[in-house]
Amino acid sequence: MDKRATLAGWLTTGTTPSASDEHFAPSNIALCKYWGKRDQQLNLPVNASLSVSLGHLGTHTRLVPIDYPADEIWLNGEKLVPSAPFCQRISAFLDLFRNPDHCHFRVTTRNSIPTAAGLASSASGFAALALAVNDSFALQLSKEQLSVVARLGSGSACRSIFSGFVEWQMGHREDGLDSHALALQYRWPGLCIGLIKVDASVKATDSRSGMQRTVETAHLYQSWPLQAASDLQQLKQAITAQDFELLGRTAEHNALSMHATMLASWPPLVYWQPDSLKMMHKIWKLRQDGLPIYFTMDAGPNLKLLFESTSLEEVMRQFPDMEVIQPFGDV
Ligand code: 2P0
Repeated sequence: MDKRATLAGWLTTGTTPSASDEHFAPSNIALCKYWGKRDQQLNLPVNASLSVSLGHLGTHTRLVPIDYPADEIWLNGEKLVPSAPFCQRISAFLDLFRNPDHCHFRVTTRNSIPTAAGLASSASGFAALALAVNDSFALQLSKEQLSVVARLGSGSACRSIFSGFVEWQMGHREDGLDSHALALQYRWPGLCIGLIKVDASVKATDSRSGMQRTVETAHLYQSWPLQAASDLQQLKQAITAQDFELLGRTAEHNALSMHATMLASWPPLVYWQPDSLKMMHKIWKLRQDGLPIYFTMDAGPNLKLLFESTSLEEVMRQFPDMEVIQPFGDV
């Protein structure tokens, strides 16, 4: 189904867009991963996922209508060339709401994600853009509807509409209108995430094509939806009971299971670097010695440590270069 057709009931024809306020959406880290699509056009997932949003770290975006023949896109204070893939994705997203022959925008977007973080910005980027579009076109969409809209830009962006713990319900409808995120009403003030950068260079295979290759070539992928469903339930139980050990081990197991499906793809998908594996061994050893610390990883070589603030001092001593985020520190 066509993206624009799925939104038809929510759009008002003939609205002249106005300048939006600056809108913010947080970055998010999945504890149960989104890996594989049942519809590539609409970014509809094979499995439900669960993430934690990163407080004030994310993307700020503003839209201003301009009288030019093309969009003008500024990222972190620099004007980008329109042929850049980043610009083309943003313009294609704006095309869902406008008549591209008559209406263009200056898009000003900046990321407050630390440069050393090794975090993707497409999730917070498309979520902030969805909020700005809603404002500019006076659509008055609910948060759940905004989550559907953000998903059309990038799957994981649907989770960045919300703060705190967030579940992306996979939905079953063909038009995807029931595939959106929801906030879980639990906080975990002592939860910490440590960002360990192993390698910041651009990865050879982006996650969009990586997940597609896995779905198409890895027989092992057949077991993924079952594992993800079970992990999601365990994580919800861990969050409800504030059971850190259950949270940590389920998240780590989920991430390693996702990487197992990547390894089983052809050509093989190996996002790890030698230092990624070194870090894993260090974490397993520290855990064996009694430090309650776990990790998760996405489609890249960097690790995200999970621990509680009671262990902060010791974890910092072990990983002095780590950047620490407390997702519930300011929400
Ligand atoms: C996640 N990832 O749940 C998983 C874990 C990567 C590994 O969501 O094609 O950039 O735009 O829907 O959202 C990255 O995938 O992919 C992602 P598209 P997206 O965080």
